[in-house]
Amino acid sequence: MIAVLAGGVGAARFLEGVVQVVPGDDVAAIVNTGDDVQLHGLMISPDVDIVLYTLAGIIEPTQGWGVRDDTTAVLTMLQRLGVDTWFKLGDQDLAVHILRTALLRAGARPTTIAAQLRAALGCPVRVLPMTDDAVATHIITPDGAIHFQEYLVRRRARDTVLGVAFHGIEQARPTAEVLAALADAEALLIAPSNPVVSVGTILALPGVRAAIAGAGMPVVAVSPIVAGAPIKGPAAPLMHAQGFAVSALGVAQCYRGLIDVLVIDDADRALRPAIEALGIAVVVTDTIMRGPAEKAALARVTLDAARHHAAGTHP
Ligand code: FO1
Repeated sequence: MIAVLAGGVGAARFLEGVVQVVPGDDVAAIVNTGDDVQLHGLMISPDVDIVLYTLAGIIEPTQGWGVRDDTTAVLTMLQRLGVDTWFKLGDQDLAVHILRTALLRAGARPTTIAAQLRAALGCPVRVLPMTDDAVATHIITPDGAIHFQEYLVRRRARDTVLGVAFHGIEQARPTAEVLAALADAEALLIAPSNPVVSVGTILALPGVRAAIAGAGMPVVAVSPIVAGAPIKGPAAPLMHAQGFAVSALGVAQCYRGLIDVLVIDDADRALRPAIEALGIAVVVTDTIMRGPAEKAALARVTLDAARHHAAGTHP
């Protein structure tokens, strides 16, 4: 079994490659829920949904979130009714949030709801929310702390970032399913997701780092930063605020002590010695996932790195 720590769009695309190389049932995606947000009385879990929709083949491909060819009749009416509709929710996407909210109100766990959605939508990998407890990522700005979605979507990541806070993280616990996946995994892959607010949230859950260390499997991360810039999203100001360089070396610094191997892009080849000096092995490859072939190739290289590391045959 392969476990993958996952955020949203980058992770979903990486997982599309993984399922070309490993049977989907052998893959457990452990997904960040710190981005979850409540709007219009509905519980929205963007990263879980992005992974589900992408692997089920119904994602809107350009933006990387929402359902392909979705309509916006509900949002248009909400707007007419005077509701602030800064977060774009399509009609089919809303159906998922309505079901999730109803099931939560009836007492279901986010983990079982994700499993139900996975089965209904036809997602090949197991999708495990990192926790069933409420965790909310807040971005600390000069105007105060704001929810991550407010920072990213409503305010378009324009605020100065002073820091990051994961509300509720001390009381939250990884689920039994997450701990079992980590214990059983022959390799742990860290998808090319934001190391601060996607993977960082999962790692901040009490017990996760200890579970990874205790399992002793090879841990291989793929850098989401290529040539000094993230492929997508607001990683740069968030990494900078946490004192990390915005580079593949900064990603290595984020994951120091946790990962065995970092997969970096050809463009960052020159950073290899500095990363190796942190005690992290380096694999250099093309990490830009343009299409299915590149996604599969990146997954293969990452899994091979894990196998080589476990066998002590790292090239
Ligand atoms: N991102 C945006 O930039 N604008 C949106 O209006 C927006 C709506 C949205 C609706 C459902 C969903 O699952 C995701 C959505 N996202 C939107 C993406 C999302 O907020 C972020 O990309 C992730 O939270 C980052 O991992």
